[in-house]
Amino acid sequence: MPANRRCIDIGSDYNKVMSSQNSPTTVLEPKQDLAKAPPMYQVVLLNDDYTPMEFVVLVLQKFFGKGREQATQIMLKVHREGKGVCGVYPKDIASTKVELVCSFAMQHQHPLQCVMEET
Ligand code: TYC
Repeated sequence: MPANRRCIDIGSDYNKVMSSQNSPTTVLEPKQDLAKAPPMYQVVLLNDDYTPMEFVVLVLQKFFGKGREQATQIMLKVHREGKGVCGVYPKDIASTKVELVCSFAMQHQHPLQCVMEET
């Protein structure tokens, strides 16, 4: 908004009254929208035939803060269904987790795949 057109929101009733009277004096502009929540991303592990189950459980504990029980449940879901969600994060955090998991898997010579998907 230009600096010489200050906008004071004094309520929708006043807006309606003034527009119906066709007043030339005051321009009432709509309030700016409230900021939207940032888009969120699921970090997803994919199944493969070679990565040891124990390694996947370790990944879920180390990078996603899961306890051993929950990590085992998620690993088994991935093993049976082909993929599973490790966590949901803003874009930059999800991207960092994907990179950390992929590089950890490569260091250990496992083909484990980790990807992100917008929710
Ligand atoms: N399918 C693997 C096996 O039988 C285990 C596994 C689970 C691999 C989850 C990857 O994201 C994965 N050893």
